[in-house]
Order: sequence, then C-alpha cells, then structure tokens
Amino acid sequence: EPTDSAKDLDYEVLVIGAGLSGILSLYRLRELGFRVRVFEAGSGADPGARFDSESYSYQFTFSQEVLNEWNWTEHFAGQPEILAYINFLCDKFDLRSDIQFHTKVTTAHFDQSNNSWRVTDDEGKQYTSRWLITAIGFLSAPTLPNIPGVQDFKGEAHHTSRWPQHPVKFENKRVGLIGTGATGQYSVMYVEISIIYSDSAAAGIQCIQEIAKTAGHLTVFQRTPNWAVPLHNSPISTEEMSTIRQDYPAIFDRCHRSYMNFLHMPEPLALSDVSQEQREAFWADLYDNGRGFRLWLSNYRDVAFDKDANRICSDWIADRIRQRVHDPDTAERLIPKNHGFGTKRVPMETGYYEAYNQPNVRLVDVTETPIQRINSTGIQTSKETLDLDMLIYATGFDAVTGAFDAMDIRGLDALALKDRWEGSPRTYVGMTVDGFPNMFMSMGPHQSYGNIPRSIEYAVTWITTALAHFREKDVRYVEATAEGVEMWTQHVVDAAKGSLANEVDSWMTGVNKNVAGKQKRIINRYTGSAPGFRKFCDGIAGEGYSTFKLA
Ligand code: NA7
Repeated sequence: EPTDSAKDLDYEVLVIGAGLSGILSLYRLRELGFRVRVFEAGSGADPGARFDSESYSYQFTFSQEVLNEWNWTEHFAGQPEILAYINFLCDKFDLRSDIQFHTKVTTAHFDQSNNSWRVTDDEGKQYTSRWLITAIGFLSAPTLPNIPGVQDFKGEAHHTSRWPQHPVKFENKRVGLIGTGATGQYSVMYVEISIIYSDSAAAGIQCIQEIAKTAGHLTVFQRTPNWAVPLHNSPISTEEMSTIRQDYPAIFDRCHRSYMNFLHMPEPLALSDVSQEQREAFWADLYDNGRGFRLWLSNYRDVAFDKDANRICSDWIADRIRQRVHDPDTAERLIPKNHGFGTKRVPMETGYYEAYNQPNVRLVDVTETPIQRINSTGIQTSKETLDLDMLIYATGFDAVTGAFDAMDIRGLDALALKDRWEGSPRTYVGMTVDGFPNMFMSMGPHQSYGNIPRSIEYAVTWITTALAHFREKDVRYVEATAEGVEMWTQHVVDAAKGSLANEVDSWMTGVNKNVAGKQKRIINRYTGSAPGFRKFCDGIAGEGYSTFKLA
C-alpha cells in the first residue's frame, strides 16, 4: 500500500465555501460517491440584493426536478426569493448535513509527503483531504473606505454585502452612504423600496410623496458616478411562468451560445451601419423597454470596443439622466465624465435618478467636498459636520483575489499563493495553478464569469468530472505545468486587448484604492468568449488531462 493512501485522510474532497459553487460541488461530488465536506464561515447563504439577470436564466439547470418544481415570481428575483431558492436546493438534496457552518478556513497547506491538503479553521481544528476545491467567490471580501476614523462611528453601520438578517429600518433616520457602484445605487433606491413594501399600492409620484413623509434624510457620498440604466423588473404570473418553463431549453441554449452566458445576444450591426435616427430609436427602445442587461449587452457591437461609438452612446444616455434629474448641477455630477457606458459593470436601477429629486436625498461629490474623517457621530467633510444615525458602506470588494489573499494557502515547498501571484494571478484555465497540486478553483481568477450560475455550473462540472476520472485512474497528484500556466495567462491577456472595459479602473481590472498593492490595473478575468472557454477546457478533459502533471 503506497503511503498516500486515501483511507488515512479525513475526506477525499474538502470544499471551502457554501455559496452556489460550494453547494453544487457538494451535490456533484456526493452523486459521484466522494467523501466530501464543505466549510462555510457564515451561518447560511449570504443575504444579497436582487438579480439583475433574468431569474430563469440565472438559476441552476442541473436538476430537471428543480426546474419543474421551482417557480420564479419576478423577472429579477429579490433577495428573499433568491435565498428561498438556495434553501429549496439545500432541503431537496439534504445538502446541509455535509456543510460545516461557522467554520472559517484560515490555512490550507499541501503536504507533499502524502499528496494531500491539510486545512485549518479559526479554532485550530485540522482536516485532511486528497483534493481541495476553493468555492470562495470573487466578490466576497468586502472593503471599507480608507478614510480616517472609519472604526469610530458609533451609530448603525452596514457594508452592502453584509446586511443583517432582519430588515433595516430607514424611517426617520439620517443616513449617509458612501459609494455609487451597483450595490450603492441599489441601496439608494432601497429607501424607496422599503416604502413600496409598506404600501404596495403606492407608485410613482404617490410613492415619492410617501417617502418624503416617512423616510429621514439620505446623503450620498459619490467619488465616481456610474452609468446606471433601467432594470424593467415585473412580476411573473402563474401563466407566464408556465410559458417560461416550456421555453427553458431555448433559454438555456441561448445562454450557452452567448458570449458571456447571458440571455442577451449582441446586435450584429455596428454604429456606423445606421443613421442617427435609427440608433436613437434603437437606444430609446432598449432604455425604455429592454429588460436587464439588454442595453449593455445587445448594443451595437462596436460600443464596447470603439471609443467614438462608445462616446456617442454615452452622450445619448447622459441626456436621459439630464431628463430624469431636476437639478441641473446634480444631474451633471451623476453623469460619468471619465469612463464610457458599459466599460464598468453597469448597475441596473428602478427610480435611482428620480431619488435625487426628493427633498430628503442629497448628493455630495467628494471630489469637490472631500470627507476628512468619520467620527463617532457622523462625517466631517471639508465644508460641514454631518450628524448621522446610520452609515452604509457601498465601497465594494477586494475582488477576485481578495478571498484567496485572506487565507494562508501554501503549495509545493510551502510557497504562498499570494507570493506565487505577486499581485497578478497566473493560472491554467482559471481553475489550477502550478505549484499548487490537487487544488481546483471554481470562479477563481482568469475564468469566464458573465452569467455566474451558468459559469459555476460549467466549472464545477468540469472539476468534479476530472476528480472522478483521477479516482478511476488512481491518480493522486495533479499539477498544472509551468508552460500551461504561461500559455493560459498570456491568452487571458491577449483576449482582453481592445475591450474598453480593460482600460478603466474598476474591480474588473483589479483596482481597489482602499487596498494596498491593488492600485494598478491587471487582467484578472477571462474576457474571451464563454463558448471558447468551454471548448478549450472540454479539450483538456478529452485528452485525458494529459496537459497536467499526473502521478
Ligand atoms: P464597486 O462597483 O467596486 O463600487 C464601489 C464604490 O465605492 C465606487 O463608487 C467607489 O468609488 C466607492 N468608494 C470606494 N472607496 C471609497 C472612498 N474611500 N471614498 C469614496 N468612495 C469610495 O462595488 P459594488 O459593491 O457597488 O459592486 C460590486 C459588484 O457587486 C457589482 O459590480 C456587481 O457585480 C455586484 P470609485 O469608483 O473607486 O471612485
């Protein structure tokens, strides 16, 4: 019996994280008969916000039973429905019994003596396994602003990725909010949403009047405005749900063929192919009626690549913002001047711009009026001292590599993953790293993200299928080669060329001004096509994983 026998190990597979990647990994691995354990730091699924991809395109497809049984009630499901869906999956497949909650993994070290991973949690407990799957997400490490006194505030404070389980009450409160990315813009609307729930008959003007009556005051601290466009959410009736269900094969096929796994296909025409009248009618239709990401992803094909085309489109959207915001100075401040539409992740809104017309909502442009410090009672800017009851940090994440950096992951010769990457990830197909044998990443850097559940389903299936193959062939050691990593990393960089999104600072280019060492743009995600990504990875499997070092 070789010294690296699996029977001496606690588990065959350890999975870090019980988000969508983690629960699907568990489902698949159990189905394949692996002894598996999933570690989750939290007590359950994270409360999120709202899908901004169509619910029926943004779900798992692996179980026909689930597809038959689960009904979506809104085109873009809200947080309670998303949580209910995840709980439904966990209940149906009894997944919780193999998830160890309240277990924060602090270290994961590869043991060369028996080809295994030794994982330690924050209580010092150790677990061993042959294989390690990281399912830790790429927007999971929240960051606070690097403003002096950020720890001093004594009122209620929330980061937008860490809302408490109970509903937050804004009524009569003086709220300050920092950050105007997707989650910040959503939170600005939340003031309105909390009212809509309290009186579902309220709409439009009634609703605004209602807010003015009950909500306190909201001050939004904006550094960089963002190009938000209407979501166009609506309820799904029982009849519509049955039509959608019949349409599932076509919906999933469309996602499968599209560039980023989304429902939306690019417009084959370029801006130069159409007249001014045509393009304005096209954009008006998308802006006024196009659900979700349509205006972003089904735009003229050159808008994402050609600076002039992008500017024309951005100018058109800027005019819409001017029409919606009454105060011209506020409108100008809400229009991005230094990046074009779609070059950062586009936030989806419902009444975001109108919120600034309410007397209880105020915009503070921190490029002109900097925040000097946060103190125990509120915020001190260069112009005023503002007393607040609540502070909301919508300041984003240490994206993509942040959750990896938060753990001490060591591979061959105790090399730390952080040192291997030295600020810029290097991977083989985004799922493996040379020097880190038997470790697989779902939604790690250099993967095709786009429609996340679709991408997770592919990555997890690829990884778990590979593990079943290795078990069958009695392979106990799998490592990406240096050449493979060099090749894929170069390919990721080449695929990013030409896209305007890779020429601006955002989490998508690895920039977070609040994190030391993350000030410089890098290419951290694969922006080639998802079908191309899958074809390449399928090819690796088809060749019996011979491009890996196997032993
Ligand atoms: P984002 O999109 O990274 O946005 C973070 C926002 O916070 C952005 O407006 C930042 O301004 C702002 N920010 C960060 N630090 C500061 C400081 N110190 N002062 C003022 N403003 C600051 O994160 P989100 O959470 O909104 O969204 C992330 C993704 O989650 C989103 O794309 C969806 O896919 C889901 P900046 O632009 O840096 O000037």
